[in-house]
Amino acid sequence: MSIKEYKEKRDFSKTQEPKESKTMGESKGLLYVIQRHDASHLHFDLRLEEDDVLKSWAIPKLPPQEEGIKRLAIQTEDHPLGYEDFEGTIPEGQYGAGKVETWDRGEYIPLEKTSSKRIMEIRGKKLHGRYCLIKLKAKEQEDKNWLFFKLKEKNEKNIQIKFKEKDTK
Ligand SMILES: [Mn+2]
Repeated sequence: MSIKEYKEKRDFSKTQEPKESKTMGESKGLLYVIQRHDASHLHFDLRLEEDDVLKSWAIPKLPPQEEGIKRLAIQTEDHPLGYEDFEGTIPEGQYGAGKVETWDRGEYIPLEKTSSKRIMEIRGKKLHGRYCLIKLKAKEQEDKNWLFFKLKEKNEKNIQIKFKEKDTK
């Protein structure tokens, strides 16, 4: 994946957002950040470092800090490394216009990964513990809808993931 789509959507002469991935120095885990983005609709952008980009999902509601809460997470274009440091206001008329601020940040340890499911340990300030991201329609490659939720502390193996229609509302 490249960040071509990210670049195409933005006019860097008008927005202060980073243009390229910065070169990462020594790092411990992989980067995890959630940015609160007060755009036309307030949402939270979950970003996970992977293969020199930040994989990104927009969560329309407050990210789950406890188990038992499932949130819709809509996959968005990859963002460049360095975007985790961006805080500020994207100007009116620009893509994603509105205020961006860090809501939570830390690192994550990938535990399981397929094209439609990721399990990871998140080590942030607001979110910590095992989390799951799972695609709602695993077989539909173009579908962007995932669910994001905290896993129970026990029951580590054979995780049965069931969700209902209401979870996506
Ligand atoms: Mn956003």
